[in-house]
Amino acid sequence: MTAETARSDDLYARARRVIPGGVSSPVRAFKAVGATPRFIARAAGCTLVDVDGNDYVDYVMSWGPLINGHAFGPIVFALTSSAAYGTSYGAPTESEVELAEAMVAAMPSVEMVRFVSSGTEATMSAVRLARAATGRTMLVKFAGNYHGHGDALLARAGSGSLTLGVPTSPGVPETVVSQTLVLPYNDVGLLREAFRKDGEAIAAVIVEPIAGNMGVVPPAPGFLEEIRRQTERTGSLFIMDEVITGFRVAHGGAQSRFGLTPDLTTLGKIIGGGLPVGAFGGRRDLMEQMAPDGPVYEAGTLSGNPLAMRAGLANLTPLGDPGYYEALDAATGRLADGLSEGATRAGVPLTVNAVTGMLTPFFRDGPIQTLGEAEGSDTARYAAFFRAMLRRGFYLPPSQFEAWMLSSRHDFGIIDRTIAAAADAFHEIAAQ
Ligand code: HOZ
Repeated sequence: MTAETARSDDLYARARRVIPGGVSSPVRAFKAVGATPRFIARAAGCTLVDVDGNDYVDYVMSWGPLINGHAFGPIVFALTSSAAYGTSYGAPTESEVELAEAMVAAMPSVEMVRFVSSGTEATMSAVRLARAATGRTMLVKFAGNYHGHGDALLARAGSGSLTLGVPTSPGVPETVVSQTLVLPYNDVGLLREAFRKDGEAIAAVIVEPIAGNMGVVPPAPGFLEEIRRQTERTGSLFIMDEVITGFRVAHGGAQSRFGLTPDLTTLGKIIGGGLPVGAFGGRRDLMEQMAPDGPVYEAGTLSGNPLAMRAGLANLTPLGDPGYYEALDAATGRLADGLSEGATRAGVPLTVNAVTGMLTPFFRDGPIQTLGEAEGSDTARYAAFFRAMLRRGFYLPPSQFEAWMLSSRHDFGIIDRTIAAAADAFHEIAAQ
């Protein structure tokens, strides 16, 4: 069952000489799971193939955007048919208007959209706009939520920061994060207290409506509603960071599931079908403050890149089909139940948090509703499980604190194979 990894290992050694840690983004170095990264040669559907020819069922799916699977036909067609007409103009195109229209139609709170090149840029820009619009500087974020690596938001952050134990990075000036108030996720009482004390100084609250970067942690009943209430009451803005959840948990994102209307929404790679894209959007009166209509500055040559816009349109088109999210939800639920049963039979404490298209098996008894509870998971066990699954041909997120992502290509056959392999892996790690 031990795969040949000579070519990946060789590439990793070469990479480490010229790229810090051998990777372009920290978590994918597999440090937290005691393994060395696989270098990927190609992918199709829900299958990844590495440079040594090993194939894996993929549950990372480029960290979320590939909801229709790798090498989705309409995206491949969109890219191959448009690349010959040029790859970047630094000028507006018809496809960016079409993609913006599709997003506005899907998300009623989003009346206008500005495209950028990553989720990090989207949150940075939304925060700048919120500060400009309110004339205030203080931000509220939640511990374990991750909003990209912009200075103001890299405080008690999730994702790689949490995985690698650097929740607040060196190099972020104290003066910048001193304007960021970090509260516990899902704690309505402390949220109220913060607003009682500082409400008039808070420019915005930014939140992952379903946390995905400390593992999947859904919002407690009333938590998001309280953010809406407090921000409205004090004139600060509600920024919903839907970089992960947008178009993943529902066509209208998490905000449509919870019936909430944020002032601003940030979106990421899913709207580019896996190409480098982000966007922020929201109330017209706010968005009109962006340059060139207004004074709030943000710009980028690759923003609205024509290839990314075409790929994004191709990615979003099937998501409006009847039954699309019901099928994704059924696959997610079946996998969550199967993992729980397998762990129980093997005597491994496990709590699976799942929402349509994303889940995390936390290696501990539940419930998991807070960062502290997520952090109490047995990360060494997750690492052992990760390695056991990798040997069986399943590519999982290389951290306890990331979300497994499903696509429409993870059919029941694949799900049942995963459940069977996991049952076996649970027995293996229980014996260790
Ligand atoms: N921080 C990303 C997941 N939440 C990982 C990005 C990557 O390594 O591609």
